[in-house]
Amino acid sequence: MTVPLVLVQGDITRQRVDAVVNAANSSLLGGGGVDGAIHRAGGPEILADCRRLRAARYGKGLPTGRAVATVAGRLDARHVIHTVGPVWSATQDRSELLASCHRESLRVAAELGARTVAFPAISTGVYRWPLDDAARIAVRTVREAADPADFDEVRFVLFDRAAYDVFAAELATQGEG
Ligand code: AR6
Repeated sequence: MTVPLVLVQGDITRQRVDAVVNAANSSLLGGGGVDGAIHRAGGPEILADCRRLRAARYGKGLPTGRAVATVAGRLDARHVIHTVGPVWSATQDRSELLASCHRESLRVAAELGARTVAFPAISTGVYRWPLDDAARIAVRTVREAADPADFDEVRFVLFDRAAYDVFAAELATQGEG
């Protein structure tokens, strides 16, 4: 048995799930894209929690490939899991770091008892990772790492139709459910 993987085209800040994954940066202090949208929609409690985490544990920043949870403020979720994706490089293979973002986010979610988790397409915006390659890594890693004893659903929330279609093709290639 595997955890159901669900694709949604839309805004990740509008999802009702136990945990929403944020494509953050190592400062944990917010940014554009998904990060900006999550802080805007979730309100200042999330940033306050990020600042606490920085002060307590991540003064030098959250390393790429790692994940950490905060409250979810006004989002319809219990937790935000902040992970730092790798910046795309044409000369260096950073795939393992992108896989690690997905694995670590799921590990943190499982620790929190979050049974439904929504992921954005990490690293495919500001960090410029090619969408088809990011989809391949994301789908494969989640399929391998999500234990059905821990999760009821893992959802990929793709902002536009093009990204949705790429993830759908990848899911069809790798096999669903
Ligand atoms: N819901 C779902 N997907 C979204 C949303 C949304 N509301 N907004 C954008 N996307 P990005 P990254 C898609 O740039 O590449 C930030 O400044 C977007 O179309 O958010 O990991 C951070 O602070 C793209 O496909 O994340 C970091 O500095 C995908 O989400 C940096 O950007 C990811 O785009 C992280 O860059």
